[in-house]
Amino acid sequence: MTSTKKQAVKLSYSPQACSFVPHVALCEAGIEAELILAQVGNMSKEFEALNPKCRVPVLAIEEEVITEMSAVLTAIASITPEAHLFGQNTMETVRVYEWLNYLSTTAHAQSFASVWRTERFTGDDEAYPSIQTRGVENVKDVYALVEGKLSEHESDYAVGSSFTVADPFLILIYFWAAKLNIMMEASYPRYSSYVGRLLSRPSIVEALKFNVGLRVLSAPRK
Ligand SMILES: N[C@@H](CCC(=O)N[C@@H](CS)C(=O)NCC(=O)O)C(=O)O
Repeated sequence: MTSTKKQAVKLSYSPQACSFVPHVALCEAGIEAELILAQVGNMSKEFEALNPKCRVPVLAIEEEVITEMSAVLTAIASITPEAHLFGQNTMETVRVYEWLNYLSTTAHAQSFASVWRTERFTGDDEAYPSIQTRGVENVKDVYALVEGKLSEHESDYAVGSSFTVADPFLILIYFWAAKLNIMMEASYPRYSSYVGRLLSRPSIVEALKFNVGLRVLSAPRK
């Protein structure tokens, strides 16, 4: 991409949604973006026209409208390559995409969505409880996998030894545990301490101002 920091950048977001991740990335990259509220559950006709998939995040760079998490994050990172948001070398970039794809698909679109958007998985209301129960189990499997991967990796970050866009995505799904009343510290201590250390990072603090309601049930130890 040939974008520069001077181009008009707009992020459509919804509080507590996955748009938190590109918001953090924009802050990390030092890109001034206009934030446009596209409330999940009450999206405007204008937003539906912008993204007929009716999902946030949507990033607009001048006339380019970009959807889908990995694409949005790639676009942000390409504006400010010096921020190394996809890692410091090719293998780290590969690992960042490995996290993003897992978190977007297995974690978000399959596990969380089956609990929160059960109507997308069945037309049978009576099947909801069993799908949601399995969904919560799947979410816990995701947390267990994250716990294991982070435990194998002696770093304050998920990939390499610097902050990448994998980090805010992992923090986001940690916050989502509170919505499901999953107590994280006892079961996932490594994941909890990782999140605890990153919570005071300025980009996270800034993005949280637009995401009231994202929280942890108890402050994780650092
Ligand atoms: N495949 C999309 C999915 C994004 C997505 O599901 N976003 C949620 C918010 S976390 C959304 O906009 N949901 C609107 C709805 O379910 O009506 C991506 O990875 O960007």
